[in-house]
Amino acid sequence: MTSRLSLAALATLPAAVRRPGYDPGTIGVGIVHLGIGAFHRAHQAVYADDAIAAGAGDWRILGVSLRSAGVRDQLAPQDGLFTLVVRDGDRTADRIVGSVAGVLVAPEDPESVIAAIAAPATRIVGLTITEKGYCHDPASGELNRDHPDIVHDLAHPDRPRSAIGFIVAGLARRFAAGTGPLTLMSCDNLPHNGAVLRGAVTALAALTDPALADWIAGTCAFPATMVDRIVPATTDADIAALADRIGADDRAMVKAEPFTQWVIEDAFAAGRPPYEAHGAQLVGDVRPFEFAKLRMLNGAHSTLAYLGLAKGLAFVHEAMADPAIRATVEAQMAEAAATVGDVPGLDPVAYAAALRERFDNSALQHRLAQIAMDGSQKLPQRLIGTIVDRHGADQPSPACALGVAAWIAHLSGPFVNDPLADQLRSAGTNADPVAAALAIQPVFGTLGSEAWFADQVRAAWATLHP
Ligand code: NAI
Ligand code: CS2
Repeated sequence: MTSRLSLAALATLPAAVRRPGYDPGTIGVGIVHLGIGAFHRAHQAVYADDAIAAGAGDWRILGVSLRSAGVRDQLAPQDGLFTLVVRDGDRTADRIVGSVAGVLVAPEDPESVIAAIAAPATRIVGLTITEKGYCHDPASGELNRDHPDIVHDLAHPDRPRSAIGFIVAGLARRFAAGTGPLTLMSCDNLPHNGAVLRGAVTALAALTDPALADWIAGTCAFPATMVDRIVPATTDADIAALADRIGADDRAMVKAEPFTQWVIEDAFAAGRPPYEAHGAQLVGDVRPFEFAKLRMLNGAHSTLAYLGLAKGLAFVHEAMADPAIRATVEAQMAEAAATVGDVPGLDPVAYAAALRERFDNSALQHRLAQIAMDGSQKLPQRLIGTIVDRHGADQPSPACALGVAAWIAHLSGPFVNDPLADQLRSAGTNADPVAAALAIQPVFGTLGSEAWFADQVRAAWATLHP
């Protein structure tokens, strides 16, 4: 039986395992992160680890889970340590990350989360809460005031459920105490993620305290970010293989590809780590970068997922090995590339080729089912936006339309994992699934009533159902 990873166990690990370049116990917390999932641990927490090792100071992270105790129970016995396992073909590299100081579980103790956000030492609140965590309308980006969590938080502001509710409660305490503003940094795959977060937070605050909403809008920062690293969900087999390799049991490990990219709008209200010294890009305008990534990488991912699952495939690399699916993905990337405009330092053709090479990395074992989830929250920015923009240039988008049609076909199957699942399943089993799906306003807005749009989706649907 191997012992749990811990500070004491660091000395026993093989020399090849990279350790934190500092003593975690000597570094204070400066960041509260909502949504301490796999991606945060494989991406932002690694940049913070690098910055702290280079002497940046008190920038450790206090994680928060708004849903369950799982990650807290994984990390608490490990002094917050976890392994980042980077896989590329037959190569594996193991790195112990020390930047996470601990995890709060909001349903167990909501007050502790509000207090953490309100603490004077807290300067950044980060988020990776999935696209559905923003309680917004995906088609418009606006806060959904009828969202059950928002309705709850308005009635119980001292024990919120939503990330938005916790942020407003923490900022209200800072406002009342004169503790000063924060930076709220979304790291989710949403277009204009900073603006979406700012809109949701100020809209909720304004419903109860307009002065608070004005203070937030006037003093807090909501930088946009583009985040990129393929981080598949960890499996028990991954944990067992790591234990065999390093001689320690790490239940909180994460696995990822070598590639990582972080483009951040340089707009912070209370300081930040020197992310740019460790590979991040601090820019004035994130939009070109996010459009390219969301439309070319994520649009292709969603197309792969629905076409691949329909063929009984399980992993991204398997779908990429299917000639017909690969050809569709190449066409989808080309359609998207035509809409992203000039992206500093990016050649669309080379970028598309690099994306396909990343998708071919079979060592990741990236499940199509993970990508397929929450499609109602993903399709607007990944496929629909490209179709609309290309229509404006009198260009059809058959490959993107095929991705939309494949999603609609997916809705009739047994694996619809989505916050709108009931509505989607009803559409998927309708006598006319295309018409029923296109009528779903949170996804398509008014596009469903546009003949040019419906015609493209129907033409794609016909190729799936000859
Ligand atoms: P994960 O499943 O490991 O973690 C998801 C986190 O979101 C958990 O902490 C969960 O409690 C929280 N969450 C889920 N629904 C929520 C809700 N309604 N309200 C508040 N919190 C909620 O997933 P992972 O891999 O960490 O991905 C999270 C997000 O990170 C993605 O949705 C995406 O926006 C972004 N991302 C993920 C990448 C990846 O390859 N995994 C890469 C780039 C971005
Ligand atoms: C994936 C993304 O699960 C999904 O929807 O498309 O998490 C993808 O792995 C990342 O955006 C890559 O940066």
